[in-house]
This record gives sequence, structure tokens and C-alpha cells, in this order.
Amino acid sequence: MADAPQSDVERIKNASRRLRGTLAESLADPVTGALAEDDTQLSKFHGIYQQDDRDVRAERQRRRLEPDYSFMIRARVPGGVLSTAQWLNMDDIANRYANRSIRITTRQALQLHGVLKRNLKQSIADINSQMMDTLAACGDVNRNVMSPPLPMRSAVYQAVLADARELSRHLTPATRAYHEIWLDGEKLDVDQANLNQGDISSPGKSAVEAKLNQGDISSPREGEDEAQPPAGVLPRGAEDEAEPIYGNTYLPRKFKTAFAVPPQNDVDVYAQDLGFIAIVEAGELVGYNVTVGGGMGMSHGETGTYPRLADVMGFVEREDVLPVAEAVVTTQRDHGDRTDRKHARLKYTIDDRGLDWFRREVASRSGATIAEPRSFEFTGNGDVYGWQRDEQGNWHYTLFVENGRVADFDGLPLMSGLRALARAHRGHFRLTPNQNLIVSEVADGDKAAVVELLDRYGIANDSQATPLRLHSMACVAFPTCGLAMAESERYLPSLIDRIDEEMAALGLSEEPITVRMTGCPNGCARPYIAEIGLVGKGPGRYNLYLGAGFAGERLNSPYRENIDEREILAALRPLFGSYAEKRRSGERFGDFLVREAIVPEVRRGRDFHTATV
Ligand code: SRM
Ligand code: SF4
Repeated sequence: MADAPQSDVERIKNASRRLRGTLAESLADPVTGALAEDDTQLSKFHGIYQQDDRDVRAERQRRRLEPDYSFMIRARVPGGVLSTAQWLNMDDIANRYANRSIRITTRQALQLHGVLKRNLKQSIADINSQMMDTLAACGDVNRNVMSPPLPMRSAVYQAVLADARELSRHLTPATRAYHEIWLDGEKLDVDQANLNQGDISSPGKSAVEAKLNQGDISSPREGEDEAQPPAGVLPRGAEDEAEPIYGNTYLPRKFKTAFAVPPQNDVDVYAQDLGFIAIVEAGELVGYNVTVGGGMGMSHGETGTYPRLADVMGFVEREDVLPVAEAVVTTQRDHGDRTDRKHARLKYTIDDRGLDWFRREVASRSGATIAEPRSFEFTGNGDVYGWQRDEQGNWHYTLFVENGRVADFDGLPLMSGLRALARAHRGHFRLTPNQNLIVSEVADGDKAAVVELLDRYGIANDSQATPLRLHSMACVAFPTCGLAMAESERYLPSLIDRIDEEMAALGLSEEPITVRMTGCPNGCARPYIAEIGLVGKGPGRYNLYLGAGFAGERLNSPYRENIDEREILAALRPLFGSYAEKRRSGERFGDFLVREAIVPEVRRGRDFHTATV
């Protein structure tokens, strides 16, 4: 491995002059709807993926036409909290330049699909105009930092969100390439604007946030000198372009971070490269248990690749979050495998070198004390739907958005409904890691108006969906994802109809079971920690994985390979039957399958392909 040549992406990064490459020239080239090949790798660091419509790929090939190129844009939303003005802005861009839909992702971010090359620059500039960016939404860097979306214990959630945003800012690449290429050199410090948003748990707005909601981010805050740029907007050329954390070639691979507040593991912290589990004692956030080395991606038939749950590395004080995170990142930067991208994630670095070695390295780089982990317990990894009231008395409504797709569907004007809500609502929107949306910080006096809008548009559909559907997720897959082997977002809803029928026949309709589907083994909907995981193998065919823990604390296990819908239902039917008959009180489906030795208990990624009952 030491002598193996570095992967081609390393060459591209190294030669890119801090992620510039020839992106500007590629954008200006009118002859093709695509970017130059090397630039398709670099554009990811800017939050942009080149794609082509897979539904028409073969037909265009037959007619000797260029593929139907367009771009996916991913906007970062650290902690998933965005202002209603930011939502309205994304809605506007989606309708002007994209495919008239917004995709809420499994990492609390937003995606637009179908943007043509000629509209890319304007779309990115428009996103930034509301102090949101797309930098580092993809690429070999730290991605959108997740934080629990539902702020029930407001003070703790507020503190955790602040830490998540601070870390997001700390790990944002320093290159000016993004601002040069997309914003004509203007440097907007979006992360700082996020930090400036102040106490977002309160329906009373901070000065900056009120301006964001008015769409007026360029006017100074109260008491600020008119001649000075407002906080969050730095003057041109003010920074040094060194990449002190990432260096010239950034990380060997993507890197993901999340903060969790037990008992809800709604961010799926064990699936992250780096996680912070809040430890709350006597109502105070005292620090975090740090987790390292989680990841989902694998390749069919390559047992050297596997999903892995993160290890709990130890407890750190709150003030050590940034140095510890930076040490984790730089250790991976220096020791991650740059020769083989299938072996380049932190999970393999840790499995190859050992957790003890990794802990020592992080402790010595950070100077922090990494103590024994403190105790905590997770009870679930989904969202809590409907109306919830936090400890400050504010209301939050979690809306079910099936597979994260916001559009105006036949009989379900979801996009229009959310637009109307965004115009009327005085708090925030929050995106959940389970692809849903929370209308957040609704004051008592405003609740009736929100209820009226939800009813008028008929979008409060969580009461009509079964718990199974409410605990389901599907990745995007066809027609946009270049890696899809089978349908996912477009197929799971109808498969759930069938599974619902099976469960209803056995009196299981009220059972929440986590079910997640992806169109390929990369694992974008985190299928290997679902009680029922379905992973695309080929058109209409899936591998079936069973038996993960309901709180995302245990992996599932391969159960059937390469099966179609009829075979999926045939495999599940008898298992539901014995679950209905033999389950213990309160026993979850995944736990039942493990107790009955139908599938093995799998906690270590290395055992994923080989464990037996
Ligand atoms: Fe993902 C690649 C969509 C969350 C693991 N993912 C892709 C790409 C960009 C395909 C590509 O490389 O060409 C997909 C674009 C599809 C499209 O048309 O939009 C894509 N991933 C998504 C999203 C939109 C799925 C969704 O339905 O929400 C999620 C965006 C999250 C975000 O806002 O940043 C998304 N991807 C995930 C997750 C879940 C998570 O992060 O918690 C995972 C598993 C966790 C992990 O990283 O291990 C995930 N995506 C991958 C992988 C496999 C990585 C690996 O280690 O092997 C790839 C492929 C790759 O990187 O080579 C991938
Ligand atoms: Fe595409 Fe595979 Fe991710 Fe689904 S899991 S979005 S098919 S890369």
C-alpha cells in the first residue's frame, strides 16, 4: 500500500491551485453542457455535481447526442436551521433554474437538481445572497455538520447547535476559489452569519436574523457604523489563503460530523466519521463523548469494504471540541489511504491502526484530555412527528416529507404549502437528518395560523401515514444519481404500500419499524442501520438486510441477495408473522430477529459480511 500510486483524484486536487482547476474556463465553454473532466471532481468541493438524466441516457446515446447534462447543487445548512427567507430563496431558485423541487437530504442540507451549466453561477450567487453557501457541501472535506433538529430542552440544544456551527466554521476550507469563481471575488462569511444568528430557540428574533428574514442582509445592524461592512461580510482580500487544517490536497476522502443529544439518536451519530454525544448533568451540557470511524459505504461483492459503526473514543470537555475535532481531521489527513478511494475513509484508518493508536494520536495533537466515556442511552433514531412543546413553551411542528422531496404533487401541494408557511411563519424552519422539516419556534398565539395553513394545503400528513412509512427513508437514485443501480426515491413509497398491507393483515400496523432503501451500496439513506434495509443491485432488484437496532446502535446483516418485489414480500411475510406471534412486550422488530437467531448480532463493520447466527 505504501508504494502504491496515489489515486487520480489526489493528482487533480494537488494541481488544482486550491480547488480552482479550470472551473472558470469550463463554465465559460459554450460548446458543451458539461465541465472538463478534472473539473467535475473539483466542482464537488464547491457543492456541485455534474449529472445527466439517466431516464434518457440510452436513447440519447442511440441518437449520438451528448448526455442530457445538468447539475445538482447542494447547499449547506449547519445544524439544519434556516430562516424562512432562506427557504423562500431556495424555493425561488428551484423554480427558476432547477426542476421545481427541493430535496431535503439525509444530512440536513438542501439539494437542487437539474440546473443547467449556464445557470449555475447565478444560482450559486443567489443562494449566497441569503447567506447560505454550497462550499464544502461535497468533496474531500468536512461536510454539513449535523445537530439534533428538535429543540425540546432548549438551553442544551441551543448550546449544542452553537458548538456544531462553531465547528462547521472551523472546518470550512479557507480557499478563496469559491468566492472568486462564483461570487466574483466577494467573500461572504456564511458560517459567521450563522453564528451571529443568536438565540434561535426564542421566537423573538435577533437583529441579524430579522434582517435575513427581510432579505436585507447588507444593511448594517443597529448601532453599527454605516461605513463598516456588517458582521458576517468580510472585505475583499482580507484573508490569507493558507489551508492550515487541510493542506494542499485536502482529506483523502469525504468526512462527516454530527452532534447528538440522547436519548434521541436522530442524527445517526454512529454512521459519522466524527460524532459528539452531548453529556448533560444536572441540566447542564458538561461535554461530549466523542465517536470516531463510522461510515456506511461499501461495494457489492468487495468484502474489504463494509459499513462500520463509530467507536466511542472517550469523553472531552466542551472547550476541547475544536482542538479534538481538528486533531481527528489532521490525523486522518496524514494517515488516511490516498492510494485507494474505496479504502480511504477514517473507518479503515482506525480498523487498520487500532482505536488506541488513534486516541493517543488525537490526544497528543490536541493536547486535550480524553477521559473514560460517560454514560448515556439512545432510544430511537427517527423523528418525533406532530406538535411538540419545548421547555420554553415554544411549539414545533415536525412535518413528514416523504423521502425528502418537496414539490407540488398531484393532490399534495407541498412546495406551495411550505412557501405559504414560510411567508407567514415568524420562527425558523429546521431540516431533520431523516429528510423531514420542522416548522420551528411557533409562539402560542401563532399556532392557530400555522395549523390553518397546514390544513388549507393538506400537507400535515403524518397522521395518515403508518409508523412504518414515517420511519422510512430512501436516497435519490434515478434519474439523477450517476451511481444508482436501482430505483429508490421513486419506488419506496409503493413498496411501503405493499408492506403496509402485509403488516395490517397481521395486526402490526402500529409498529414503527425502520426501513431504508438505497439505489446502490453507497448507503446514502444509511440503510445498514435500518431494521429493514434494501440496497439496489440492478433494475428492480435489491439485497435485503435485516436486524439493525432501532436506535441505530447495531448494524443489520445480509439476509437475501438480488431479489425483486415479490421475493422481498415473500421474505418478510413469515418474519412479520412470527414477530406478531412471538414478540415480547415492547420488543423491536430488529431485536426480535436477533433474539430469534434469524440474523446474527453485528456490531463490528469487519464482521458485516461474515457473521453467522
Ligand atoms: Fe451520498 C455519493 C446523495 C448522504 C454515502 N451521494 C452520492 C452522490 C453525490 C452520487 C455521486 O457521487 O455521483 C449522490 C447524489 C444523488 C443525487 O442525484 O442527488 C448522493 N448522499 C446523497 C443524499 C442527497 C441522499 C439523500 O437522499 O438525502 C445525501 C446528501 C447528504 C448531504 O446533505 O450532504 C447523501 N451519502 C449520504 C450518507 C448519509 C450520511 O452522510 O449520513 C452516506 C453514508 C454515510 C457515509 O458517508 O459513509 C453517503 N454518497 C455516499 C457514498 C459512499 C461513501 C463511501 O465511503 O463509500 C457515495 C459515493 C462516493 O463517495 O464515492 C455517495
Ligand atoms: Fe446514488 Fe447510491 Fe447514494 Fe442512492 S445510495 S443516492 S443510488 S450514490
